[in-house]
Amino acid sequence: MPIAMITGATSGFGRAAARRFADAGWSLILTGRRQERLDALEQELAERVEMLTLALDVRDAEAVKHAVESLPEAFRGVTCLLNNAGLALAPQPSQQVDLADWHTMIDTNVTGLVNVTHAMLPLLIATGAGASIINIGSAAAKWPYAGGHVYGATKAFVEQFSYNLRCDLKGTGVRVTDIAPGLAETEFTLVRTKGDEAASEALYGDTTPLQAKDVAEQIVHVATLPAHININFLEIMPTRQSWSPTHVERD
Ligand code: NDP
Ligand code: 8X3
Repeated sequence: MPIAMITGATSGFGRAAARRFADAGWSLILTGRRQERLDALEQELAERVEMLTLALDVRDAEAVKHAVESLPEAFRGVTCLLNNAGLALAPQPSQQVDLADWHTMIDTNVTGLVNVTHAMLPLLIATGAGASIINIGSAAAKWPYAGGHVYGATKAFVEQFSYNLRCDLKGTGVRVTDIAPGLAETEFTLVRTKGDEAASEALYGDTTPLQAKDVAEQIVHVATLPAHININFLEIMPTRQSWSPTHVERD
């Protein structure tokens, strides 16, 4: 059975992808920091598929390296690495944010993603044809907005890193895709606002955002394409989201 390793499997896209991969019969390595959420997923899915849960903070390079080196033999033949763990913080303008929030986004979305990728590359290259790295970027990488500051910039990193990685991996059979969702209802806004449920409900409430399972469907689609096809970039928005004109300041 193919194996998917998912970072940030405890919520949102990562959890929906775990369920969708399980529906497709894949074995799973599920990671995230919240042990109780990992336990709940184990309860839900372990009867149907082979799975392993690892409590892991992607920011901790040593812990990531150790976790990957310690994978049992049966879980080393990873077919898909889903680099999904990530977050936005500080929706305020740059001049009002805490520097610590910028650092947390960079440490998680950039450093965490490269920590996991670096540790996993030998396993994915050993799997070869049909293996894939799916990085979760964001529409915020391309479309600037007030309050997007470092978050959008981390996702621009994810996009360019995905393309550059793909260049290095030529000849190995390992594919690389950046999936860039737009507005999607998960715990993302609760995290961004540090627990403001009203803000989260207001953002998603009177429109039709993507749901986590919509993105999971695309993730599994990309991971199960024939080995000779590489989707480089896939941006997904709700039908009810599009672009705004630039802002012009007037007297
Ligand atoms: P959620 O908040 O629902 O899920 C985020 C996941 O990331 C959780 O499982 C969380 O697990 C994990 N995570 C966060 N920090 C760490 C860390 N340091 N180490 C390990 N895991 C971590 O949000 P989404 O599902 O929406 O977010 C998933 C990805 O999608 C993120 O990269 C986000 O930037 C991106 N995205 C989201 C969009 C949206 O509108 N929702 C749109 C575009 C992209 P735990 O807390 O247990 O560690
Ligand atoms: C999240 C998408 O546009 O809400 O990555 O920042 S957006």
